Amino acid sequence: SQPQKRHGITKSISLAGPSETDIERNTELEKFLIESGLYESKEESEKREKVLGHITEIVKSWVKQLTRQKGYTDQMVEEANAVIFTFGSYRLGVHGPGSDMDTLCVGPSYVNREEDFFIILHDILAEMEEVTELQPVPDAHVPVMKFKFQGISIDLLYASISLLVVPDDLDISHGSVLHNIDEQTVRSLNGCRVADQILKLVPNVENFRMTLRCLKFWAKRRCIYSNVTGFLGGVNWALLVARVCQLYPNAIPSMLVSRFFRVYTQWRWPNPVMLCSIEEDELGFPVWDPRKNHRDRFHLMPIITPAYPCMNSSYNVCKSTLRVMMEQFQYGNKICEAYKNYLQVDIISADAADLLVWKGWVESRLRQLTLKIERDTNEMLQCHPYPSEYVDTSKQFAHCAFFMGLQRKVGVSGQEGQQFDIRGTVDEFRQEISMYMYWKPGMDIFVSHVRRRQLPGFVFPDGYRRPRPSRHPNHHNGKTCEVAPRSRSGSAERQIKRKLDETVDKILDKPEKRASISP
Ligand code: 3AT
Ligand code: MN
Ligand code: MN
Repeated sequence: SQPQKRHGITKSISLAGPSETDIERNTELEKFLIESGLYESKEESEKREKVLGHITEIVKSWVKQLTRQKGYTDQMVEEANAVIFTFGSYRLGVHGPGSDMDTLCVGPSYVNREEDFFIILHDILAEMEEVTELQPVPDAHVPVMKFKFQGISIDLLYASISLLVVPDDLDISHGSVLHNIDEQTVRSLNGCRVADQILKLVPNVENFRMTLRCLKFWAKRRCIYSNVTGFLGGVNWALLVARVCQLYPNAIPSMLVSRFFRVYTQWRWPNPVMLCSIEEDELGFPVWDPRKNHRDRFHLMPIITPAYPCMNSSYNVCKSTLRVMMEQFQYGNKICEAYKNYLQVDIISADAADLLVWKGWVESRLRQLTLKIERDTNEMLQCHPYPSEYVDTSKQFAHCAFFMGLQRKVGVSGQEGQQFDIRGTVDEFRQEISMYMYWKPGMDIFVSHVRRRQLPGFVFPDGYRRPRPSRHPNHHNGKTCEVAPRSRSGSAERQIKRKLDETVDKILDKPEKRASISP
């Protein structure tokens, strides 16, 4: 038997690497993320590094000054030191242009948080002209000093560890830093320890990063990115994505995004998501364990942090937010499984009462259309009819539509660029349809090819594109979808087509406008 390298607490689901299509999609995905403004410029990232340098200088001289004031020896003053670590999205390498920088200052045992950090360092910062919006939050679950340094948002935490001298190369992933410190300090150190672990536990850091960027962007747009409101925040999304990376160790981001939705639509919560097994109490700090702690049993969506002491990072999730997120995962999954190309069959009738029979007739012949298409393309083009339909009888004429996913037969090499002309097939189908015994003027069908992005919103109710508030009833002026009659023409025909276009415009929601719903 072949030994399989394990990533995380179980075997991986698949070791498959990318196909050529996956690689192409990955390039497109990356382009999309760049165009969406998710990456900062070189200048901006250099600025962040400079700011980090400044803050490091500030805390080092603060500790030195305190060492002197507290009466330590000259040698102690000489060796006095503090170090800055980063965590959060900046540390993970997934921060955007506007992200904050989460930083932790680790200082010696004799420099405390209550006075030295929140009063003395606070006053030093308050004096500096680079520092604005200084806001100490000493009573928080994780005490933090918030400010902007040269316009960049900083969250600065402080941890005093049980060493007299903090070495520059201090390794905080080692459990020994947790000796003789209080729980608040443990929590302050933990952001960094968690980030360290995540980066160690994923099989490929670059693939993890791009996938996480993509899913954070998606979650923000779907309005489910927020810890305080009971959804998920940066660290939670990072852990979910990291677990998917472990389950598909050779997959690239274009694959990982769809695997993400596949995994989490099937996940049976409250089974916990974990990147590694939970370490037993070595130092006696409370660890997430529903078998021991009664209150941990009520967690609905446990996403466990990978550094000792392991905690559930998503205790804020409640029944309703879990439901909303599950719905969003479902829609995400549906979209990822969606075809790129569709055939849209619009069925209209001038009289609403006639639509039902007319639709019934067309529907009964649709199977013929799929058969004809597969026959005429030597089964190289495959059809997937969707049984659901859309009906709209609220207009001057009645309208409904069916959709069929189209895909090239998979596993046939050398055919990638092949085009299919199915106009003849569609015409034949229309001929057949027009044989309807009870045909009346005003009954018609239109068959058109649409791309996935042109699909009307009703194909993915509530989830794919959100209906916008109806403040501006005329906001659908732009053309979004071509519903072209194939063979017949005539002025009555054109008129009805125009009306149909108007209807289609009304039910469509332009994808570019989706940007307007992002918070
Ligand atoms: P942004 O890009 O800033 O939105 P982020 O991952 O940096 O994403 P935050 O700045 O909100 O997120 O949080 C910074 C870190 O604080 C991430 C994590 O180490 C810690 N943290 C925040 N919320 C939690 C939580 N619920 N459980 C454990 N750690 C948390
Ligand atoms: Mn952050
Ligand atoms: Mn932050």
